[in-house]
Amino acid sequence: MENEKQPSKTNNDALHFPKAENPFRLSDLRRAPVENWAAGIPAVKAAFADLMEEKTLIRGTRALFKMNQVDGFDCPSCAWPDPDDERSPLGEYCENGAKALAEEATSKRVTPDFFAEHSVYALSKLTDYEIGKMGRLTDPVYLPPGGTHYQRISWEDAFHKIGTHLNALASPNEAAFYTSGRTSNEASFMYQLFAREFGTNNMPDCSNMCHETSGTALRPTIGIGKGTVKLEDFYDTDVIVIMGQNPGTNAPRMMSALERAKRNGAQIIAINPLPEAGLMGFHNPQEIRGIIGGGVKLADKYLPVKINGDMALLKALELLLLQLEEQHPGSVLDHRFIEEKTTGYEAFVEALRTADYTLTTLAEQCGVEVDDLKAAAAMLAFKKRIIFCWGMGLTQQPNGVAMIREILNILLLKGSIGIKGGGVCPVRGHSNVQGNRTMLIDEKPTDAQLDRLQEFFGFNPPRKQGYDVVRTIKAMHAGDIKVMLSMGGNFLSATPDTNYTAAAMRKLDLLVCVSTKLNRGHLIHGKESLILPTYGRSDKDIVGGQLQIVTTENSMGVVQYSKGMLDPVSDNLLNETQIVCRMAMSTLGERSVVDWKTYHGSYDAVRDAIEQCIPGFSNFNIRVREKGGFYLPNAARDEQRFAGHLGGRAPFTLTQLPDNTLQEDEYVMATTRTHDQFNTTIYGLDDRYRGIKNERRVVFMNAQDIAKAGLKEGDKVDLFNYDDGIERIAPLFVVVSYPIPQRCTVTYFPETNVLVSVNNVVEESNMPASKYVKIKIRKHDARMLKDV
Ligand SMILES: Nc1nc2c(c(=O)[nH]1)N[C@H]1C(S)=C(S)[C@@H](COP(=O)(O)OP(=O)(O)OC[C@H]3O[C@@H](n4cnc5c(=O)[nH]c(N)nc54)[C@H](O)[C@@H]3O)O[C@H]1N2
Ligand SMILES: Nc1nc2c(c(=O)[nH]1)N[C@H]1C(S)=C(S)[C@@H](COP(=O)(O)OP(=O)(O)OC[C@H]3O[C@@H](n4cnc5c(=O)[nH]c(N)nc54)[C@H](O)[C@@H]3O)O[C@H]1N2
Ligand SMILES: [Mo]
Repeated sequence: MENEKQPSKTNNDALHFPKAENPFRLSDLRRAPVENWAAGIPAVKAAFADLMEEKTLIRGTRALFKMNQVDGFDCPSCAWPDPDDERSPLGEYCENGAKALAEEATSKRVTPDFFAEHSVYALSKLTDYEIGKMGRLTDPVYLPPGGTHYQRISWEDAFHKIGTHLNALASPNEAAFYTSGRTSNEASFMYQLFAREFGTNNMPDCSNMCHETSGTALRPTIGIGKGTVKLEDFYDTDVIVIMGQNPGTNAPRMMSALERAKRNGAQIIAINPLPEAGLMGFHNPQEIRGIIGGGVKLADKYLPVKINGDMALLKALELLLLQLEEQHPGSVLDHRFIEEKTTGYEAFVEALRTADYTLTTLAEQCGVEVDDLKAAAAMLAFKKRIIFCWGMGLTQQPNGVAMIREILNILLLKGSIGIKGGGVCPVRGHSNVQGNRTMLIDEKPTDAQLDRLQEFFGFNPPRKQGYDVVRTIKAMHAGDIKVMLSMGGNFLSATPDTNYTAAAMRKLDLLVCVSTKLNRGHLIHGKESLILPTYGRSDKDIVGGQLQIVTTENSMGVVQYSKGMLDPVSDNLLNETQIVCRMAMSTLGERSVVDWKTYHGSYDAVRDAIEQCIPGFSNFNIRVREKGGFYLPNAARDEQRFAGHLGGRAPFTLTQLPDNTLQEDEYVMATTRTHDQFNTTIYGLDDRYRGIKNERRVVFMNAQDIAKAGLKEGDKVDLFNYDDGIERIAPLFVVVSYPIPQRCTVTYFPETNVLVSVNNVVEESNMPASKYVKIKIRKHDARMLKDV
């Protein structure tokens, strides 16, 4: 590590700004064939390799068998549900769950001595991968004004500083309370309570970058911002459409559900610019037949859509379904459902019939052959049990909200929502991101939600809408937010426009991060900064001598408990709920009407309060301890009761085709994840299924585009974006030739977040549109590397 041997505090670090970006160095790319099967033996091997490397094999493997078991802990990776009935005796985990566990269960430690040795500036010169490998945070640390090194601080003093800073603000709205999606229901509920009793709804969260678009699209149409299917619907369905999602990497346990669906006769349509391995085929490593061969082919139809071509594709499917209905009256559309459960059908059909596009122009815009569109439409036409799944490929598009409503239009035509084996399935990201929202981590709460808090706790919660992620960045930049608390996550690296965001964060008076591991977000600090170490999901959480449970909600609305089993890396950690309660006590003191002390000592008491304030949690403490937990109510799924303002009907929505024209030398870039990362946590440098080894600074391009641009595979290039009339540069990437539609490119985040303008957002949901970034690509120029 650079600067490792330098004595502390003598290296003129104060003169340097810590680096907000990963160092611009390449690590020697190797190519392997692109895979078209996910999992199997390599996945099992990879899972154990990670545990070995983290020196956690013994603690780790034991833990693996407890992960996602009925009396175990909830995997800290994705939000895919556990089977309600049988769970695999091999452990309900996947390769990437094992990596997430290895990352959390590592016995390496980041101690106050470590911080004394390494300045913030020196740490910032490491890659995210290197920073992550340093280990678990063991003690609270503090960076004083003008300081170059974090230093040990007592919990007492840390809470005191937080209270003093918050109370010195001119208005509570000068503070922001960020949340990432791993935080338990209990900690989330107390955290929002603290923010609201303090007086603000400034609660940006990772949903603002993830599925905000889904919630925004679904709430006014089906009356609930969540999905409408259960896991068992996958076992009993006819067609599953997977759009803009890479399940093999990001929700690997979804693969077992897809496998079972296929064995039960379902067909799969995959819509993605990349032929992802996890969409094509699957060898189940949890079953012997999967390990030794005999996997299942997944996609029956793969549609290689252009980036942001999905709207054209969906409209083409609708045209075709209407045509088929004319040929086979009554057997394609569900007229009874349309009549009884929807509104706006005539206007919708009229708009399609009179539109100035045709099947041919739509096919051109989406990049998929007419015949393939016809084949996909034929697969849907005479089937009713249809599930649409989607991920970031749709939600992070500028018109993502409209596209999801277009998906609903199709399901409404077919009467395929709120039925067994049919409905919508936004596949959530973080393991408890859905629960965070249920617990009111939301910058725009409804009056009804706030009324319940007011009634139970007796204070007046603020009614003014707060800032989401993008608005928080801008407010920080304008100096309007002065203190930011971060419950998990990595705000700096997860958000767009890295250098703009870094400038914003440097203006903060105080940044407080509650974290398990060190990340770059701790290094781009405010005038003062605190890092408060906490337990991960797999750690034993002992309060009052008793091993505790916490609860989470998965992608399908099941609330379950999770019980850690590993001895914590340090005895100076506090759990998130206790941290929140102590921040609240030291900030609000005598003026609080909430009994923080009781909640500090008892998760059961927190759950009793949740039961009183949030519908669906009756008998919470009892029901959550029952096998498999319980489902939250979902009127769209259970009763076909949709939008309340339309008397329970669901409206058809009229949408527009986007304008996808590009300048001569422009490309569209989608930023995605590799198989070796969890968001900003980088497990390794490979992206195995896509045949990439040992490099993250790559740009996937179409072979013809490469030739046309006068480039060749392996060339070094620089990437540019010019939104808002500003030049943004991401230097030094390697060109990779890949089966991707022309003018479309893919890179990995967070390295290319520097290219995403903070103003490039999704309409209505205000999420960063990180899958639709216009870029230019030029041969690498060494001058781009000058150290700024
Ligand atoms: N191992 C692992 N698991 C994870 C995560 C992780 O980082 N690592 N992250 C978690 C989180 S927070 C989330 S939100 C989920 C994310 O999981 P995904 O939703 O799968 O997210 P991405 O990897 O960003 O990739 C989305 C897919 O969209 C495709 N795509 C890009 N542009 C378009 C487009 O215009 N149209 C269509 N149809 N497709 C497009 C890409 O090719 C890619 O396959 O995973 C969760 N699980
Ligand atoms: N360009 C681009 N940007 C994106 C995306 C994209 O596809 N493209 N995806 C977006 C999406 S979908 C999301 S969800 C966001 C993710 O944004 P975040 O949720 O903010 O980021 P993570 O990388 O998941 O956060 C990792 C950090 O969380 C901390 N941590 C881990 N476990 C725990 C825990 O149990 N408790 C606490 N307190 N801390 C913990 C660790 O310190 C770790 O370093 O990124 C978004 N950014
Ligand atoms: Mo996410």
